[in-house]
Order: sequence, then structure tokens, then C-alpha cells
Amino acid sequence: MRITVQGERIVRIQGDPDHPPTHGALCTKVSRYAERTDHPERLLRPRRRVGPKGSGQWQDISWDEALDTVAARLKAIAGPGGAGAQAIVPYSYAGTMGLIQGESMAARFFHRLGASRLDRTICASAGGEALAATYGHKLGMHLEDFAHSRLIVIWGSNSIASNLHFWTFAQAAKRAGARLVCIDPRRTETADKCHQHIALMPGTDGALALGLMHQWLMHGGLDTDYIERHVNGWPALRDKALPWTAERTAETCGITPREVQALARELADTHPAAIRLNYGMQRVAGGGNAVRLIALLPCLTGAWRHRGGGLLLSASGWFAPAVDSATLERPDLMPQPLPRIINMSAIGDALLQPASAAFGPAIQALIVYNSNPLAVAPDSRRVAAGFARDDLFTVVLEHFMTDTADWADVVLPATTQLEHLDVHRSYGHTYALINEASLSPRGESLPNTEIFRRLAARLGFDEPCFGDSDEQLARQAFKPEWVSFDALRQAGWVKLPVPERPFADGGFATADGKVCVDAPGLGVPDHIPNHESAVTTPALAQRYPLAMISPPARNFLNSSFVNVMSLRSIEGEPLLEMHSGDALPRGLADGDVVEVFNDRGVYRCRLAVSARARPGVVNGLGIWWRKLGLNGTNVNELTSQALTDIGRAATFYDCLVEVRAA
Ligand SMILES: Nc1nc2c(c(=O)[nH]1)N[C@H]1C(S)=C(S)[C@@H](COP(=O)(O)OP(=O)(O)OC[C@H]3O[C@@H](n4cnc5c(=O)[nH]c(N)nc54)[C@H](O)[C@@H]3O)O[C@H]1N2
Ligand SMILES: Nc1nc2c(c(=O)[nH]1)N[C@H]1C(S)=C(S)[C@@H](COP(=O)(O)OP(=O)(O)OC[C@H]3O[C@@H](n4cnc5c(=O)[nH]c(N)nc54)[C@H](O)[C@@H]3O)O[C@H]1N2
Ligand SMILES: [Mo]
Repeated sequence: MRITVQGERIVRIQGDPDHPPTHGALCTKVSRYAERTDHPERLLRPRRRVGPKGSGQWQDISWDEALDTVAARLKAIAGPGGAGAQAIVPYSYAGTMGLIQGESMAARFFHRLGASRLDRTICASAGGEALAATYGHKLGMHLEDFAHSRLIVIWGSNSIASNLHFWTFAQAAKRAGARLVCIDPRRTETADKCHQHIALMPGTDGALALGLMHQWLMHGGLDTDYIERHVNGWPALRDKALPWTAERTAETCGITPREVQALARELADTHPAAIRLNYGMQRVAGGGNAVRLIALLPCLTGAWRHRGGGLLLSASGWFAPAVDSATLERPDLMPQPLPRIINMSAIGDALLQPASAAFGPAIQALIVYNSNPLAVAPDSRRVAAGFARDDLFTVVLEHFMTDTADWADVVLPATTQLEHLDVHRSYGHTYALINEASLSPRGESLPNTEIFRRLAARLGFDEPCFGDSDEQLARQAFKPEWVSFDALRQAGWVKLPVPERPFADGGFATADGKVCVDAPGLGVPDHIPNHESAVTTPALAQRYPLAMISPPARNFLNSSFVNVMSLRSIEGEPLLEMHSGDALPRGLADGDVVEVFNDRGVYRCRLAVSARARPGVVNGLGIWWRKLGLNGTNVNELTSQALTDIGRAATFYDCLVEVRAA
């Protein structure tokens, strides 16, 4: 990203044409970053609550007063020797994914304090742990190599909306004659641009993968040489795949046997063949197993042999040896025994949990940064009830008064990426990046790092690491033999030395270098149906016959940018997409205001009768701020806190609902 400024005024924001993976393109959202940074509602001063919780009555205070208040309260909760510190919980995720403004000084602070640890599972841990169990790490194809593919299967990803930079390479392949197939319950903008769209039911991807394997067993397509040399445990997987005839697969997935057979043939006969798997398909009960099964596909056909063949879910594992997280985050500062772990995907339940031997102390303080849990965490009625607790002390570091900041006791204004220094790894490509500040902090805002640095001083943490400046932190982030900070500063990015055709001849990151089928503790992967479905919960499915998914709207980034008016005006208002065949019998028409509901709650929004929805599935586009919803809720009022099979992750797209006119 290149920012042109005149003094403190942002003149222009553009992509950097010299940066290979993003090649001068910015997504719509980030291209509006000037509007976001200088938004009239930007938080510029610390404030504290003066009325009842959530009443919106605030008083501006000085930084000293704000930090003294927070420090005093944390000290009181932690008690002598920090024995009670587990009642304090940090809550953070993707506001910035920078290594410095994410978990560096913040992690040091909470580790030293002895606060509860946070299990950061809300996005990618099901697929991430599944991929690592299969390949040994989160490893995948070079982004640029998709340009060489002859077949690209885009699986569980609306790439045009959420992974624009990949899409450029897919388009290059398409222009060169490649076929593009999209596997997604929703007819997305991406599906529109592919040659074929396979609209399966949510949570049935594992069954489809097994069905493909079955076809190869029956009709050929397996690369037996590659399997013999590089796949560990194939016979057990073969037994799992045998019952998955095209008919059974089609019935489970809600597609046709022809679609299963044709995809199997294409994947086996076309080289190079690539799968762009993405996290959209792992937000269901069996998301982890599904990722394991799909990750095995290119190992069974030998797709990895070819440049432009293989699979990419995440490439972040290539950074594992390069990032010095032990130095950045200092887990060694934690007390023994290690503090308990709170799962962010079930924060609603955690906040409402009383003290017990199993749980430990009730949560008494929550420090939120880089996240908006009121809007993004599942089962928001429970989350909202937790945040409304009078005895909970809540601190929120933010740019704006989000749904979460509304419930805070103290709100602390944070800098944006234009105003602070950071360094980044990536999960979609293999370049390390630097983020230089191009503006001074707006108002009195401070970087997250500085806020935690000042809190550490107030709590008397005198380890030298609490004195590190942001530049010192940034210099510690990458091991110099991998990424030299000075080279990073000079060029803006550094490409990691990742091998060409990384698994052309095996060499996976597992102990024996082979792909792992029967992973320790996980067994042989299998299709696992959704928590909520006609198969697993027939009585529930009778009352709530529609499966709801809630993928992101194109012009929002999770719940960020919802308040940027030029973007919100494109999205219009909260929408539910429904197929005409589901709308008619319910007496619903396009444009109606509807209530989407289940046992967890009610979400009121506008109905779009649309071919983007397949029969039996409704799409509740996310993630609006609750306070902008017609009844003060958003789509997460309906989603559940049930977790995935692997990775303890959220199951946002595993959710049954019914819809009626409002
Ligand atoms: N514009 C935009 N871009 C974003 C984000 C955003 O909020 N807005 N978020 C960023 C973040 S945090 C992430 S993690 C990534 C996510 O990026 P991706 O992992 O690529 O996921 P999404 O584009 O969210 O795609 C989810 C897609 O999966 C489909 N889907 C839902 N359930 C299933 C299923 O069971 N099976 C299959 N096959 N498909 C299913 C949805 O219809 C949707 O089209 O995007 C990043 N980019
Ligand atoms: N129903 C449903 N729910 C979902 C999803 C879905 O597809 N459907 N997607 C899930 C996914 S993939 C993810 S990753 C999560 C994301 O959930 P979050 O991590 O909560 O992401 P955002 O909603 O973007 O909120 C980030 C907040 O951080 C703030 N922020 C940004 N930069 C900084 C900074 O430098 N300092 C501070 N202090 N604050 C900053 C922003 O202003 C914003 O309010 O949501 C999940 N929730
Ligand atoms: Mo995410």
C-alpha cells in the first residue's frame, strides 16, 4: 500500500505495483482507508462510562486518569502476588494481524500479569490444525503459481470479495485456457465468473471429497507411484472412500451424481490442477475432517508434481521458522502452573460462567483490542448478556464506538495502520511486509503497544522487555537469517525462500516427510455431518428447516468498515438471500422485512429473493454492526457456540433457522 500525504493530509492511497502478490491492486475496502482514518466519529480521546452500562453516557478523560483507573482495577482483581489474575481475560483477533500491534507487547503484558490465555479460534483453527495434521504444517502452493494451472477448483471461498489478489492469478490462468470450478452453497460473484458452480449443501465438503476418491478407485485417476512414496495410511482412507458412490455422495451433498463424476474426471485428467481451498468451508461441525480429506486429494492424484498443481489453504506455515514469536510474546513470563485457557469462540458462555473448580474464577475483567466480539462472536444474545454484567470491568482499545465499545467501562483510542509501525507475515502469500507509519497519531490515539507498555509500567513490571520500542519489537519479529529488518525497511517486503513445486517429490513437514492420513489423536478422516441438520437433529430441522450461512459482504471486512459511509451505501442494509422456491410457500416476497429466527434469537432484516441462494439454504450476509440492525441484532444472534471437530473453532455456517414476515 502506498500512501501519499501532504503534511498530515492523506492525498492518495494506492496499491504498490512492484509488490508481486498484490501487483498494485487494493481491495475496495482498503482503498477507502483515508475515509476510515479521518472519519468524523474516530475516537480521539480516552473516555470512561458515566451512566449505566451500555447507556452511551461518556466523559472524556486524560490518558493518565484512564490508565490509572485500568491499572488500579486490574491490580485489585489480580490481588497479592497476582493469585487472582486468571479472572482477567484478553480478547483480540483480526483488527490488525500485524506482529507488533497484534500480539507483541500485549502478549508480554498478559503473560506477565498471569491473565487467562485466549484460544484464538474464531476464524481458522479448524482448517489450520487439520492442514497441519496432514502436511505437517500450514503449507501450500505459491500464490503466483495459480497462473500456471489448467484447472482451478475454488472451494469454499468467494475470492473476488475476500481474496482479490488470488483472483488476478486465477483470471490469468482462465485467459490462458484454464477451467474454473467453484464449490460453494452460494452463487457468489466468484461463482458467476467460473465455468461451473457446484452448489452443495453447507458442511458436506468432506462427503464430496470421499466421493471423488471413490470415483478414482473405481475408474482410475490415482497416482499410485506418488501415493506409495509420499502418502502414509492410504489403505485406511481407501476403506472410508469405498462406500461413497456417486449416488450417495450426490444425495448427501444435495447435488447430482454427474457433478461428482465429472469433477473427479477433471481433477484426475487435468494437469496442473489446483485447489484454492479457503476458510469458508471449515466453519461447520466437521470442518476439520473436511479440510483433511480435501488436502489429501492432490496427494492422491499427484497434482503436487506440477508447477501450478496442488492446494493452497494457508501458506502461513512457511513463516513458522522465520518469526521469532518466543521473543515477541515472551510466554516464559507466564506463571506456573500456566493460566487457564478461555476459548474466544464461546465467549458468551465464558462470561456467564460462575466460578467453579473446573472453570476457575468467574471472569471479572475483559480487555478487548483488535476485535469486536459483540458483532462477530457467535450466539450474540449470550455475548451481550455477558458484556452487560454490572460486575464485569471492560476495557476496549478501538478506533470507533463499535457494538463492543458501547459496553465498555473505559474506551482507549488506538492508532490505525497509517499511524503506527508494524510488520506482517501473510497467510495467502509468502512475502514478509513492513507497515511504516505515514501520519502522526490522530487526536490523542496511541498504538496498542504503547498502551500496554504504559499499563505494564503502572503495574510495576520492570523486565527490560517492557521498555522495547516499536522499532525494537519490529527488529525482533523476524529471525535475521530469514528476513533482515533493514532489507524489509528498504524494499517494503522480503520474499521467503520457499521451494518451487514444494512437494513435487514429497518432503512434507511431517516427521517422516509423508502426508499423514491417520493422524495421532485424530484417526482417519471421515465425513462428519453438521451439528444442526436433518440427519443429526431431525426434530430441530423440522422446526427450522433452512440452513443458514453468513459469509462476509463484499464491502466489509468482518465488522470493520461498516461505518465507512461510501462502503455501507454500496451494501445498503442487512440482507438475507433466499431462493424463490423457499420464499413462495412462506408467502415472502423480495424486499419484505423478515424475521430470521431459531431457539437462540431473532434477527430482523430485508429479504432478497435471489438466485444467489440455493433451495434449502439462506445467506445472511455479514457482519453488520448490531446497532444498525432493524431490531438491534445482527446475524450472529442466530449462530451457535458449538465447536468444530478439530481446532475448537466456531461453527458459524452450521446453523438452522426459519424465516417469517416481520
Ligand atoms: N471483503 C471481505 N474480504 C475478507 C473478509 C471480509 O470480511 N470481507 N474477511 C477476511 C477474513 S478474516 C477471512 S478468514 C477470509 C475468509 O475468506 P474465505 O475463506 O475465502 O472465505 P469467504 O470468502 O468468507 O468465503 C466463504 C465462502 O464459503 C461459502 N461457504 C459457506 N459454507 C460453506 C460450506 O459448507 N462449504 C463450502 N464449500 N462453501 C461454504 C460461502 O458461501 C462463501 O462464499 O477473508 C478475508 N477477506
Ligand atoms: N456470522 C459470522 N461471523 C463471523 C464470520 C463469518 O463469516 N460469519 N467471520 C469470522 C472471522 S473469519 C473472523 S476473522 C472474525 C473477525 O472478527 P474481529 O477480529 O473482531 O474483526 P473485526 O470485526 O474486523 O473487528 C476488528 C476491530 O478491531 C479494530 N482495529 C483495527 N485495527 C486496530 C488496531 O490497530 N488497534 C486496535 N485497538 N483496534 C483495531 C477495528 O476498528 C474493528 O472494530 O469474525 C468471525 N465472525
Ligand atoms: Mo477470519
